Amino acid sequence: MLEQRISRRTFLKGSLVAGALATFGGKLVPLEQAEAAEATSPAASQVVPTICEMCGVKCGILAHVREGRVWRLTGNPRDPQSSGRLCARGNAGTKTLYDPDRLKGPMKRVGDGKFQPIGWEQAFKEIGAKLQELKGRYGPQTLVWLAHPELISPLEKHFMAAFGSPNYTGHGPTCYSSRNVAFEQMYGGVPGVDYRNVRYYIAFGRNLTGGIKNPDIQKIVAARAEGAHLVAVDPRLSDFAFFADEWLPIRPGTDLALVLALINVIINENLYDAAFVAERTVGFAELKAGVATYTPEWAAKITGIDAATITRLARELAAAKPAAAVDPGWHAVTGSQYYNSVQAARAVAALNALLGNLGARGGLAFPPGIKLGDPSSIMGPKPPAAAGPRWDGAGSEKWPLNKAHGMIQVFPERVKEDKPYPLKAVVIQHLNPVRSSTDSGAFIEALKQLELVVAIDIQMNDTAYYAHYVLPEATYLERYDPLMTAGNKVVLRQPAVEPLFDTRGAEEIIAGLAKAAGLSAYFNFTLEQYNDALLAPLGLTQAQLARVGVAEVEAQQPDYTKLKTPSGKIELACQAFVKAGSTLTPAWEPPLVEPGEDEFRFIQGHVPMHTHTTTDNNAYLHAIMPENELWVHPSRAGKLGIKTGDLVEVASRVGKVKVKARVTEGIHPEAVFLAHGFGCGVPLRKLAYNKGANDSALIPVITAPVSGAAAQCETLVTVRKAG
Ligand SMILES: Nc1nc2c(c(=O)[nH]1)N[C@H]1C(S)=C(S)[C@@H](COP(=O)(O)OP(=O)(O)OC[C@H]3O[C@@H](n4cnc5c(=O)[nH]c(N)nc54)[C@H](O)[C@@H]3O)O[C@H]1N2
Ligand SMILES: Nc1nc2c(c(=O)[nH]1)N[C@H]1C(S)=C(S)[C@@H](COP(=O)(O)OP(=O)(O)OC[C@H]3O[C@@H](n4cnc5c(=O)[nH]c(N)nc54)[C@H](O)[C@@H]3O)O[C@H]1N2
Ligand code: SF4
Ligand SMILES: [Mo]
Repeated sequence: MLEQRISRRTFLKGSLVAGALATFGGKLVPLEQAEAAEATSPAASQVVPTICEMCGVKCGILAHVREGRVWRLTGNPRDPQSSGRLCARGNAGTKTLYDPDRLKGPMKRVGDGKFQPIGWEQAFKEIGAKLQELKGRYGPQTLVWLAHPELISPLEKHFMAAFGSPNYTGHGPTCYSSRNVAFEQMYGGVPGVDYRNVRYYIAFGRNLTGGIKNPDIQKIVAARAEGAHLVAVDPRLSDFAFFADEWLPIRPGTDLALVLALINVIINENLYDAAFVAERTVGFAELKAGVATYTPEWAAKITGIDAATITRLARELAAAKPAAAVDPGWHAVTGSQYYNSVQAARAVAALNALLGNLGARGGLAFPPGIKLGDPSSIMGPKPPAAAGPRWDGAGSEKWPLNKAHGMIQVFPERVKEDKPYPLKAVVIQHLNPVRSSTDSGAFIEALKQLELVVAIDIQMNDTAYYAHYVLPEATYLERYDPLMTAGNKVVLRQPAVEPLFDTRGAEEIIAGLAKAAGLSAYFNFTLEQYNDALLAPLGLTQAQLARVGVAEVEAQQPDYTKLKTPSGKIELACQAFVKAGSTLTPAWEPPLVEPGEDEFRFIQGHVPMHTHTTTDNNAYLHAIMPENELWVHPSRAGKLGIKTGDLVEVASRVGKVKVKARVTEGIHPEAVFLAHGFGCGVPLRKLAYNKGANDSALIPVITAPVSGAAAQCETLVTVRKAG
């Protein structure tokens, strides 16, 4: 009943009310009744269906409100992502809403670490005047907008288009750019895994149960219960390595060799899906020739995984095809961590193609598409053509395959150089590049050099701390957002409670900035009008969707016979990479750095109980994990005289941090590991301040070829006991 299908007719007839959820007196009742009951009873509970924002996955949730307070968050059983269940961070959302240290109103910088309150209108007026002045002096391209792409991004991009700047830039190069570049070229898009039905699964550093995507975990857990075989390749005993059937502690940076050898075995032993390869791919002969020398014996020497194991994996993987998948990955090996990440992602893409798993049960799949409306008719005149090339060179001749992802890590260098044009102003929304990009020290120096830094956040983060103006957005439980789609459903974020403080929704903040910068004509619409325009072809409105939060709609299934590549097929040999200065088929490239005898490779990753640098001040999550520790192998720790709990100094060529050590066999001897998301440098965040160490302070600015990713694990460090 809850998963009832919604067509326009049934929706308007109100049949959804039967499935609309609210608890009153502990019983599920239609929303109308709960609203009516609340009007007569001050102690009434109300349940508001909305969307979690404790991480970017955006699971559908139910906010349980009593006497104007959200007292509990649960998964919305109608939602395709949460299916009624939340992760630790989703459950802890109330502590972000009620965090005593969160931003409570707009602030203006008056000195180092000193801010004073400023009214919204005054802040807009001052920022708008400065933006106009800088635009007049340097041109519109002097403004960069840095953001974590979110539901609000189309409106941020609209602001930048109206301003005339091409410089909207996301976090891709610190996360997924290499994977995306590889799959975009070879598959015409980035597929996911059918985790629920997979029978044999290999993850190259995809830490499924640590870098959590709630729906994926629920599915892989169910698949494993039914006998799926899971293999974790990771130099560290990660959360997923602990959960999987096999853990292969590979030498860091060498996964590419292992994937190439798997391809070699599957081709040489004729274990591939020949019909699929013939019909749905191009370039098989070139791939075959390209991997001829990548034997298991060759890969064993590079990776430290023995040849027999590599051969066995290849045979087992192929035997389970097409319900066999190698995870395209997310942030780690194939995403951004290594200089050879694009090659690794290309090899993973080719290996999957040999299994014939695209579109097959238990293989790789593209999500269905929902046709939303075009809101441009309410968004004002056509924006002017953007001035000049992008600030970071993305999409230029040197970076032809990185059109959309940008290169945020080169920001400090570009601000310093003033080439090809001066960068003088930045707006930073929902992003903390001082701790999430590389070389924190250099990023801070760049912020200090700018004439205008505006941060839009829910808390004073390490980047906002250097801003001239800090504009507080209402948290996800206090605001609407542009509509979202998930699978064949549309989902709405809506407020569970009124804003607790003097905060606003991002759409209001962006419109306020636009009006003050002389761009009123572009922002004469409300968010509700915008959402209604998106929903129009589906016969729905925001007000209707608000009652249920999630609605199932018509969706188009992907056509796997016509991929969005030049050939319409999977491009095993791909000319686009040759044009970008790389090889025709995936080929071995060593990682950029090799640790010397006294050095370690510095690797990082995410933990299940925190999201990046966002949740370190959340009281519940802080209680579970207050700080990070440096994982060191006993064979190395012994020589350095380091025991678990000792304070150690970790130094790279760009920074130094102090942190407690954890001596464990769960880490490759060549590497040390530090969980990302700690070492907050803002005293105003009392729980998080100075707890653990900031990994990004140690990472030099490196830009990987082809994708322009930030290659965070190409960092060498030394470790010694701190005095
Ligand atoms: N709880 C939680 N969940 C999250 C997030 C979060 O912050 N917290 N963030 C979300 C986001 S934005 C993302 S991108 C994903 C990230 O999810 P994942 O892509 O799974 O990435 P990481 O957490 O970065 O995990 C990196 C893993 O790579 C391993 N690794 C390092 N070097 C190598 C190597 O050379 N070879 C191999 N095989 N492995 C290596 C590390 O030990 C670590 O276990 O998680 C998402 N989900
Ligand atoms: N060294 C190292 N660096 C990494 C990683 C790593 O493992 N190691 N992981 C990388 C990965 S995978 C990613 S995706 C990036 C993520 O990097 P970022 O996108 O910068 O994410 P966070 O560090 O969590 O910072 C997000 C900011 O958004 C704010 N925020 C949260 N909710 C809201 C909201 O509703 N509105 C507004 N306006 N702000 C909000 C938070 O308070 C926080 O300050 O980091 C990358 N950087
Ligand atoms: S995965 Fe967890 S934190 Fe992320 S949206 Fe879902 S419940 Fe929220
Ligand atoms: Mo990410």
